[in-house]
Amino acid sequence: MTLFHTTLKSNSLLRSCLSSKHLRQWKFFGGSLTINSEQGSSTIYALSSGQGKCGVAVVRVSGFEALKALQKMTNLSNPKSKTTFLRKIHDPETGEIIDKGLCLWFPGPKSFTGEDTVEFQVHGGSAILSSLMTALAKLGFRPAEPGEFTRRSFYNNKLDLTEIEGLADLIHAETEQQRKQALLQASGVHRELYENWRHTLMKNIAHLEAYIDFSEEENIESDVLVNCNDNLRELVEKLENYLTDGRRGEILRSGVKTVILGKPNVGKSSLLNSLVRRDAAIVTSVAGTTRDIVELTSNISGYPVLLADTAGLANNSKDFIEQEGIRRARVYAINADFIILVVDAVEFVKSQKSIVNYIHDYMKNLELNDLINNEREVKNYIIVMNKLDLIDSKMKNFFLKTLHENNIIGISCVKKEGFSNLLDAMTKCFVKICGNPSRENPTISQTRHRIHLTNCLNCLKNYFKLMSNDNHDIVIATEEIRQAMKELGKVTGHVSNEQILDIIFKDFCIGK
Ligand SMILES: Nc1nc2c(ncn2[C@@H]2O[C@H](COP(=O)(O)OP(=O)(O)O)[C@@H](O)[C@H]2O)c(=O)[nH]1
Ligand SMILES: [Mg+2]
Repeated sequence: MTLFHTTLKSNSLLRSCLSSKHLRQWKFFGGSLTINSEQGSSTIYALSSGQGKCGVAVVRVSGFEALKALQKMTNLSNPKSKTTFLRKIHDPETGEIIDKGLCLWFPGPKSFTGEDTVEFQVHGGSAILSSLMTALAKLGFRPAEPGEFTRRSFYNNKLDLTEIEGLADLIHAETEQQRKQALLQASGVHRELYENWRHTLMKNIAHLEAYIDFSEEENIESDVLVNCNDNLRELVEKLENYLTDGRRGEILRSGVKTVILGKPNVGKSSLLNSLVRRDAAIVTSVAGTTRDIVELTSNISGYPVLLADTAGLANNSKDFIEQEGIRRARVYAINADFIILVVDAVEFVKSQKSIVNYIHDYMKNLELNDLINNEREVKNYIIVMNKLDLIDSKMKNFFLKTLHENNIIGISCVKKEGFSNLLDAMTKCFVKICGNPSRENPTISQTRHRIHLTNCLNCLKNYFKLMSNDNHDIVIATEEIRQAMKELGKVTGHVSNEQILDIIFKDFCIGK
């Protein structure tokens, strides 16, 4: 180690290593947090299940003295790890029985927090919980601060930031697909991917540093630089593909922003009410009834959907309030992920146009073409023809066939017809918009990740830009890779330069 340090020419790595030798720094959200020996020194406890009366409540205790809780409150002196015990739980000072319940023992580091952990599963009454907490305080333990168990698991490297975010999403997941995506993230799929990429960067920085320091002494293979550049180019490609994902994971996490658009009186509000199965929006035969946007959440085939009913897009409206409603509908639609365009079957029949011409003119009239298909994106949309119940029953089959051939879904909000076709069509679009979360294809679920990953990609591109210059300085260019690695570290929550040194020793055996 000493020999290596004394021969190191570019001392940037040495400096960064020395500065991190006595101090572990974890950087995240652009700020930095220093772990010192004080952290994790106290044993903490908290109610981990929900508040209020319930059959069973779970109280978790974590810290180096956690075992004391079992010893002093259940007389279990040497419990077997990861085992459940049915015991009488008593006050450590008075010996009074608090409740009879299950006690679980997880010695660190194989616990959620990485510390010794005890869990009490007792009856969920307020008096029981209050006595139990008082008893734990008598042992010198303190109540946990919000999120402190998770924070400890982060400090103890049990969970990285992506897993912590996944865990929070899992708890808040309201639909099946959100649950699937959050579970993947919480179980470390993103951590694995980002750590893998970070490791690639780390390894290549190490090799580049060695190349910078030792290439003249010829004790380093000549193709090091070529190999590094190949690896980094491959990573650029992977990052570019990964970032061009149509924001699938983020949309799934926050809900598919869906807007119902169409002329006044075609049945937009009726459709919203049918989809959410309640009278949320006012329905009348008066055109211009809906003005404000009515936004509701719904779960459609496991996908979270933010459904918005809007004012009818009348281009001849003289009413100032209606005009404002139309303006808001357009602004909302610009930012929406998905459009349901509603047309009126009676109006279509009256027009005596072919279906293709009718839809073409309808969209042109409402100035929807640019909104759906513009330079920035091609929006997903479906066309729904409402009021099928008003179509002459003799014509109906022919009518439905024509709609089907043109990918238009026929419905009747009054008769509740056609809704299974409509839900199928919507689900197909949601699968396209949100993807199907899987271990093989994890998607970015948070804007925070996207920002750091984009920064990481830009740094790598800067590296190649600097290297393409005839008079390039490889030391300066390598700083870009180091910065790229830091950006990845911000996603997972940590940066450590010592690991780079480890790779230099392992791969090159310099100074042996
Ligand atoms: N016959 C029939 N009338 C409908 C249907 N859907 C909506 N309506 C009627 O059409 C009128 C306008 O409906 P509404 O939902 O307020 O339309 P919006 O202006 O597009 O929101 C109301 O009188 C509804 O009762 C349908 O499927 N069949
Ligand atoms: Mg309406």
